[in-house]
Amino acid sequence: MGFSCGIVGLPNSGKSTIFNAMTSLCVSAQPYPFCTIEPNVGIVPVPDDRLEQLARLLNPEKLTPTSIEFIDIAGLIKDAHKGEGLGNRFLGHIRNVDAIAHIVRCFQAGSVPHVYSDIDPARDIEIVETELVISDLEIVEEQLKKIERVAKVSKEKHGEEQEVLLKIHSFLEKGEFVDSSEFSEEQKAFLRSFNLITTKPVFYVANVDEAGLNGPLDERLEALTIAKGRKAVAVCGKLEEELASLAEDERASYMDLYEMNELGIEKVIRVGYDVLGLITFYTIVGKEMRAWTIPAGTTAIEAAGKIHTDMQRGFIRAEALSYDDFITCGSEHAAREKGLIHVEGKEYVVRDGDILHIRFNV
Ligand SMILES: Nc1nc2c(ncn2[C@@H]2O[C@H](COP(=O)(O)OP(=O)(O)O)[C@@H](O)[C@H]2O)c(=O)[nH]1
Ligand SMILES: [Mg+2]
Repeated sequence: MGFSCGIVGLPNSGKSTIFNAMTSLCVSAQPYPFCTIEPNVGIVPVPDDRLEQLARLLNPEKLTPTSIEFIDIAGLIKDAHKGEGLGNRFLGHIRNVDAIAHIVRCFQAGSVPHVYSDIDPARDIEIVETELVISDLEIVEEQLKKIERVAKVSKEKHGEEQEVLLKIHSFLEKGEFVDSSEFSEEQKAFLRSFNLITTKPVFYVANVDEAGLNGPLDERLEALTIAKGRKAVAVCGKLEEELASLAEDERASYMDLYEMNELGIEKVIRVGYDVLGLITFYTIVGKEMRAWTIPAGTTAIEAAGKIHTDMQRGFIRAEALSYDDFITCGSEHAAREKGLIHVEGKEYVVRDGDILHIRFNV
């Protein structure tokens, strides 16, 4: 699995349209495994040009791309925490994800009512984020109370946990998301274990009209994205839905018509990798060629563990060949003759696009 991504937004912002288009598109586009665990959970194979290029040269029997899990939940409205609309209990479904994609309505469409009558992406974002903050605040306050109760009756210490919770609380009570860079490495482990939505990276998906696809973002959204230090991408949900229903060649000419050089899913995945600091490496084992997702900074031995615990336990060395060198040489044999395959130890930091052979012995 590459990463998991929860989808939030107001009702009628296009969450389900984009989710359905993205999850169905990849199925028809590529013969890769896809499954729907629940109606609102979709696993999407990551479109990967490099993997396809490698496959063209190597003709593996099996090609396994890395994948991303998307979870679509019901929309939040103002005062959802008080039970307005469908309430906020659906947030429980996205507490374990790695990142949050916030779908923001920028398309006009008079036929689709907006919950707050007019188009105002910045206002909409504040409404949804306030509900996310309040929901986390309730959890943090509950947890703090529990720690205090326990401390009264036993001598059990929760010093570090309490400290982290209080620090989180100080962000939330100001109505802000939690800035994880202000926590130490040990504290970050606690931060993750609480599964709070406001501690996860967020990016915005502006659901725009066809005409807005190649133009600048809505000014208010742009300003807010910069102010919050986030990223935003523009996608047209309606168009993605239509593209999803077309055969591949028709889709390509349709995309040309709208001057699109990539699909919405590709943009969303790219920004997701970016905000999570992820990279991809490749393995060729037997007849299978496979792409793997890891955080930048992962060492060879950790990457080996991602493939198989035995490989980590019995790690001897890694042989690394960069994607570019492989393509230039055309074959592994030629790359080896030119000395482009590097023998590396456990501490080697894997680079994006590396083709790795792990030598191990158990
Ligand atoms: N014109 C237009 N309509 C859209 C777009 N995206 C979604 N819609 C429509 O908006 C309505 C609500 O979309 P839906 O995906 O169910 O929103 P959700 O409540 O956020 O899940 C549906 O009728 C969609 O067809 C878009 O980009 N343009
Ligand atoms: Mg929906």
